Amino acid sequence: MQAVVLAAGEGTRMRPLTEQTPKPMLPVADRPLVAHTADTAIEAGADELIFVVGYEADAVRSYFGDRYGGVPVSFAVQERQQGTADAVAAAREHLDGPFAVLNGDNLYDAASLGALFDAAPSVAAYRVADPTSYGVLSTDGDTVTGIVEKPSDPPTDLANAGAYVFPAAARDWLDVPLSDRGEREITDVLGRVVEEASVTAVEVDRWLDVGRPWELLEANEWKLGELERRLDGEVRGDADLRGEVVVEEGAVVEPGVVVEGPALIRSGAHVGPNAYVRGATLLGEDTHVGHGVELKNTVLMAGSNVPHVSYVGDSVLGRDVNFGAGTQVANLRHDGESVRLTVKGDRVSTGRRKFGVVAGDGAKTAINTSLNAGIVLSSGATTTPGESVTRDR
Ligand code: TTP
Repeated sequence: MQAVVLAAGEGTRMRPLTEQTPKPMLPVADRPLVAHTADTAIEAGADELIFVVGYEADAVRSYFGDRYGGVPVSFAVQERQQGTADAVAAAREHLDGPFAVLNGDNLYDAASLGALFDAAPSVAAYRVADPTSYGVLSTDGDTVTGIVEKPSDPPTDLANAGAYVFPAAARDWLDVPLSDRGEREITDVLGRVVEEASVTAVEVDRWLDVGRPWELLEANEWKLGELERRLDGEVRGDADLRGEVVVEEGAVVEPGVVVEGPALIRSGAHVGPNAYVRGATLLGEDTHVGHGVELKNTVLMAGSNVPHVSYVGDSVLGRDVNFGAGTQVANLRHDGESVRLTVKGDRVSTGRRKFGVVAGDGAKTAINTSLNAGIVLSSGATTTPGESVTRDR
């Protein structure tokens, strides 16, 4: 079956991390986010991938090329991001039978996606405690009878989990009218498919929609949690690597370092001496974590440095970030409330008791900077020596 993977979005809720990298290409363990989606689709039975690209399209194109995971790959360009149905319409000329549609920023377990593909036409459903903030499926047995957005009185507890298998005829049903928010929505296509065919709701065991920075951390927690211990790099002296730790070839771990998995230390990374890295942590390519640094549950993207006596917990640091000596990150509020973060100008709850900071590409802290929980440093932001940062910058 052909799988259309939507990867044209701007990822505005993920800023500043998406200022130069499209959201689907942000790192999750050892590969970009969308590669996990693609891998799962192939494992579930997709025999062709069609990526819809737009924002920073070249990054997606060059990663996947014309073959990936043993299946042919093609690309369709969506010039303006006018919605998910509009994105699928951009791929129309590539479609020649029943087809799956997957969001390039959603993760599923492979068995569930396989069940979805087998039940075609079908839609993925995820059981949630409070459906009021989701698109919610109404059903008759396993058959979908409709979908309603963010209902105050939800018909079921089955959230639309953003993965569909449509019949070939749906190729002609993609030109839906603009919604109230001015987009052409795939859920309106689903509405038409439900009218014309018997669509099965397939409950998925695991689903993560990666839209905001803490969800990128959660995606890494998920995929790093699947690592199997492998030490291909150079582990020197008494470095103590506990549990599921991967040190890639070309990475160096110096004496006195303790790593508690799951942790992935990518090629070119240099850790220690005398650092403490706790999982789930990703040290991207060419990162440096130096003496006296404690790092916990953190994503450090390629080229970033935390070289001297610092603590960084539950945080996401973009590419080429540098934290000066003595930089300390708070990741817990004393009032016990969930940490809040700015997303598109609004302070919103991460739903996490522990969350540290987000640093855009190239951000630099000066020595002895203290960063409050929930701070966002924009790309290239700097701090002054000894500064206590309590507002985004
Ligand atoms: P969203 O997460 O709704 O959009 P986005 O990725 O641009 O993020 P944000 O809202 O933070 O700006 O989109 C769901 C999926 O569909 C995602 O994989 C991107 C993709 N998409 C397109 O390919 N084209 C589009 O026009 C839209 C709106 C989304």
